[in-house]
Amino acid sequence: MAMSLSNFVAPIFLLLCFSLLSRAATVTYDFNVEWVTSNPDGQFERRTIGINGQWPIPAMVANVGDRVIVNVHNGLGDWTTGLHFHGLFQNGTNQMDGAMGVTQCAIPPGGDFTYNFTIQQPGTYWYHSHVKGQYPDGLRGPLIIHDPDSPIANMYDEEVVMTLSDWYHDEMRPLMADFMSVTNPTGAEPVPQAALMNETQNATFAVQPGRTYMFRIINMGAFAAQYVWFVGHTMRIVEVDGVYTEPAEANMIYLTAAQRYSVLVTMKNDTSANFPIVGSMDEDLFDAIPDGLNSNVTSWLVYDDSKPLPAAEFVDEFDPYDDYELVPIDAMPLLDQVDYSFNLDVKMDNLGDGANYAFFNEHTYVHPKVPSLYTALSTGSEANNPAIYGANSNAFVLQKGEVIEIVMNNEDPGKHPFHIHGHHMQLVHRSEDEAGLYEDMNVTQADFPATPMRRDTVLVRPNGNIVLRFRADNPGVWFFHCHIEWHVVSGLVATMVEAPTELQSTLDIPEDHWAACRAQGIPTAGNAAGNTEDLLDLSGAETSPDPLPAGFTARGIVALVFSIVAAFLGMAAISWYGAAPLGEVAMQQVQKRVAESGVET
Ligand SMILES: *[C@@H]1O[C@H](CO)[C@@H](O)[C@H](O)[C@H]1NC(C)=O
Ligand SMILES: *[C@@H]1O[C@H](CO)[C@@H](O)[C@H](O)[C@H]1NC(C)=O
Ligand SMILES: *[C@@H]1O[C@H](CO)[C@@H](O)[C@H](O)[C@H]1NC(C)=O
Ligand SMILES: *[C@@H]1O[C@H](CO)[C@@H](O)[C@H](O)[C@H]1NC(C)=O
Ligand SMILES: *[C@@H]1O[C@H](CO)[C@@H](O)[C@H](O)[C@H]1NC(C)=O
Ligand SMILES: *[C@@H]1O[C@H](CO)[C@@H](O)[C@H](O)[C@H]1NC(C)=O
Ligand SMILES: *[C@@H]1O[C@H](CO)[C@@H](O)[C@H](O)[C@H]1NC(C)=O
Ligand SMILES: [Cu+2]
Repeated sequence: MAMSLSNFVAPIFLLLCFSLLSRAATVTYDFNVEWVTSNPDGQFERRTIGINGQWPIPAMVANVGDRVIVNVHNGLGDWTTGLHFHGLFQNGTNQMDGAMGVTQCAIPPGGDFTYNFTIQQPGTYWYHSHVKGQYPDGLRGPLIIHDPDSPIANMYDEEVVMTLSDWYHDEMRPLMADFMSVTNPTGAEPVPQAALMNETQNATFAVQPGRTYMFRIINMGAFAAQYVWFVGHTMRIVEVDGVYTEPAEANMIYLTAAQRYSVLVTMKNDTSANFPIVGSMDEDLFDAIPDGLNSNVTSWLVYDDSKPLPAAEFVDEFDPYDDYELVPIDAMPLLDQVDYSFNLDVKMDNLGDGANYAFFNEHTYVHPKVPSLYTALSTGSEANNPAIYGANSNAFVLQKGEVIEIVMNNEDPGKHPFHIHGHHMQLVHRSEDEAGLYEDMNVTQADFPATPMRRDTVLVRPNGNIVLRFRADNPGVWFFHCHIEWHVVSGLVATMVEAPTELQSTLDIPEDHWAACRAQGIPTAGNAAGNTEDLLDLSGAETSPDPLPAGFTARGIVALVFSIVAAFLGMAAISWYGAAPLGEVAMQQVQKRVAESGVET
C-alpha cells in the first residue's frame, strides 16, 4: 500500500496523515502489581514486587505515535503504588506522568487506575514506581520506543535490551526507616548486596559473527552507577536518554541510576571465543564497602555455546566516555537567550529529629497535602505564585516558551544524577570535582558548547556544579529530583510548575484519578495545605522537622551515636537512648564518617 501511494505525487500533508494513520496503534497492558518471590543474585530469596505473577517485570514496547493504555491493578495489599514512564514528555498528558503526590494520588491497595497517553518520541526509556522508595523492591522495567523513521536504522542488524541494576536483600520500607533515623546521622545510604544485569547474573547474549547489535542499556538501579564495557569489543554511542547522538567511539561508558545508552557493537568474524560484558558499580558512591560485596556483574557475548565463558579480568582504572562531549544529531543549538535563571544549591544536613536530610536552597522536599498538579488546576491566576505550592515543594513557576536555566551547585561530596520529568535538558556546563560554586568559576556563555548534549538525567560531580537549560514548551507540573532513590527519600526534589494557567484550560482529569484521592481522604483542591479560601494561608501545610537545637551539630550527633554504638557493642545492651542495634555495615559507615569528621573517639 505504501508502495502504490508513493507513486502518487501526493501533497506532503496527505503523506503525513497517511503515515500517522497507518502507523499509530493502541498498545494495551493489563498489569496486576503484586508481591512475588525472587532470588536474582542466588544468595537470598525475598519478597519482590512483580507484575502478573512475574519478575523481572515485562518490557513495554511501542512505536512513536502509538497510544499506550496501561490498566494497573494494585494487588500489593499492603502498599500504594503507581507507574511513571521515565523520560516520556507526556506532552498534553501531565496527569499521566505517574509522579505520586504531584500529578496523581497513589493507587491504594485494591485500586485500579488507567494510564492513557500517546508516544511522541523514540528511544530507550524505562518505567518504574514513583511511590517513595518503592521501585528498588522490583517495580522497574524497560520501555522501548521504536522509531519508524530512525536515522540510525541502517547502522545495525539487530537490537538487544540489557538492563543494569543494584539489589538489596532487605525490603525498602525497613531500609528507609533505618536510613532516615537518628541512628544514621551522617545519612549513609544503604549499600546494595549485588549488581545485576538483566535482573540476574551470568546472563548469556547469543550473538552471530560479523553482525552489529544495538545494545539498549538501561540503569534501573536505586543507587549505584555502573561502568560498562564489552571485553575485546568497542562501542559506538548512538543514543542517550532518547536523544540520537553523532556516533561516538567508546571503550567504557558510565551510567548513573536512570540513565540509558544505546551502543553499537560489531561482532568479530570468528567464533573461537566468547567475551564478558562487565558492569562495575561505582564504589565512590558507597560510604563503606561491606565485606564480601562483589561490585561487579558479568554477562557474556556468546559466539559459540560449546566454548567456555571466560572470567573478566579486572581493569586498572575506570576511564569512561564523558557524555558532555556527545553531540545530538539534530544539532539543536545552544539555548542562548535565557529568560529565567535560578539556582538549585544542594546540601545535606541534620534536622531536629537527628536524621540527615537533603536540601535544595535550604528546603528539603516534603509532599504537600494536595498534589501540586491539583493545586495548579484549582487556584486560578494564583497558580502562578510559587508560594501556594508550599515552601517544602521547592516550586518554581515557569512561563510558556521561556528558556529556563538551572544553575546547580553541589555542596555535597557525593555524585548526584539529576532527572527532570517532561523534558530533555541541555548540559551547557559541567565542572570537575571540587570546583566549588559556579558563580566563582569565571565561566561565561562563550565557554558553552554550540550544540550541547541533551538528556533527561545528568550527573553532577562531588562539590562541583552544572548548568542546565531547556525551553518551557510542555505545560505541566514536572518533578525534578536526584535519581538516587535514597535522596528522593531524604528530600532532594523540586517541582517545576510550567504554564499552570494553560493547564487549567487543557487538562482533563479522569474519574479514576479523583477516586484514588477520595479513597485515601486526600484533598484535591487549594494550596499545599488544602486551603481553598485564602490561597496564601499555608497554615496546616506539611513541613519538615525543625532545625537542630542550637549547639547541636552533625558532628556532635555522629560522636553521640558512635559512643552509643561503642557502648552497645561493649555492654551488649543499652536502652536509655532507644537506639536499635546497628548492623556491621552501619557500624563501619559510622566509623568511617567519624574518622573523616575528625571527632575523637
Ligand atoms: C554467577 O557466577 C558467579 C561465578 O561463578 C557466581 O559466584 C554467582 O553466584 C553466579 N550468580 C548467579 C545468580 O547464579
Ligand atoms: C484514552 O484517551 C483518549 C483521548 O483522550 C480517549 O479517546 C480514550 O477513550 C481513552 N482510552 C481509555 C481506555 O481510557
Ligand atoms: C534481557 O532483558 C531484556 C528485557 O527484558 C530481554 O528482552 C532480553 O531478551 C534479555 N536478554 C537476556 C540474554 O536475558
Ligand atoms: C569481518 O569481515 C568483513 C568482511 O570481510 C570485514 O569488512 C570486517 O572488517 C571484519 N570485521 C572484523 C571485526 O574483523
Ligand atoms: C570489580 O572490578 C574492578 C575493576 O575491574 C576491580 O578493581 C575490583 O576489584 C572488582 N571487585 C571484586 C570484588 O572483584
Ligand atoms: C575570567 O576569564 C577571562 C577570559 O578568559 C579573563 O580575561 C579574566 O582575567 C578572568 N578573570 C578572573 C577573575 O579570573
Ligand atoms: C509539546 O508540544 C508542543 C506543541 O506541539 C511543542 O511545541 C513542544 O515542543 C512539545 N514539547 C516537548 C517537550 O516535546
Ligand atoms: Cu543524590
